[in-house]
Amino acid sequence: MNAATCKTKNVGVSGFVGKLRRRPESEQFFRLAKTAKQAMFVPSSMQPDAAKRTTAAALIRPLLRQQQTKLFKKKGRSKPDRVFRLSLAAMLATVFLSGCSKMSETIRDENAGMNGSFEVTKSGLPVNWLLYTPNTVPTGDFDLIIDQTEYKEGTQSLKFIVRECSATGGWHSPGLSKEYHAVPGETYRVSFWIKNEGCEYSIHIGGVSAFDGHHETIVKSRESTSTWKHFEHDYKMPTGKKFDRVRFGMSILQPGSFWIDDIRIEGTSGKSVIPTAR
Ligand SMILES: [Ca+2]
Repeated sequence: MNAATCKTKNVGVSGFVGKLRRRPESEQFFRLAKTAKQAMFVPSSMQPDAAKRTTAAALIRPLLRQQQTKLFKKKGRSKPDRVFRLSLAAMLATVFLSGCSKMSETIRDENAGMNGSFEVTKSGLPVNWLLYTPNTVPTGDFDLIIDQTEYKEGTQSLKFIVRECSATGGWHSPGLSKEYHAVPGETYRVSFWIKNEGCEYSIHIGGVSAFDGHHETIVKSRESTSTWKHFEHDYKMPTGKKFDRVRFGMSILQPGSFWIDDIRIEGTSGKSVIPTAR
């Protein structure tokens, strides 16, 4: 997404601010919004990619805190009034929800199941995965391709050719992830095949809920392998933490060429994982 589109969306945020009624009790918010609105245009012009959302938040948080302290100190108040707090919450929510860049790309196909072998693709991407692609990763230089010459299962694999990338992992780096419905207490066996030329990479699995999460590192390595290497790991879903999903994730942390194929996650008592809607 280009900068022009970002700027158009940020004008929407400005419109949101402008539509609020200017009541006496809202004056604090208007003064705050005026400053925060200016901050919004800094990242929109300089950060046209996914970094925009994070950068905007990073800029706005201390700005809001500073303005809030000034305003309440001046008024002799010890905590925000209700109008101010609601306005602030609405504004922050708008900032995040109006982010013009996606953090991942996903193409869903209900008939493709987990698609751990990357055999089902649409528009050049394997379906049913959250993919951190050149369109979504804020920094780096890489290609994500379907390789029909190097594969372990079926007729193709997922390949990353990475010339430059962040070592942060997650949506900051080339990679993928997916969450699956899972049963607490059940042990899930995750397996996959890797081929690597120069990359450092990490692969995790862990239980998650809407508010919490946990992960185990299955492998973190920069070992190059001229042939496909098989990995297998058993993960027991914690009990008592209200985790209802298991999350699989892979990140590439250093440049090189990397292939992955035939990812499987299966309950050892026969309970299969089912992709969640996310
Ligand atoms: Ca395959």
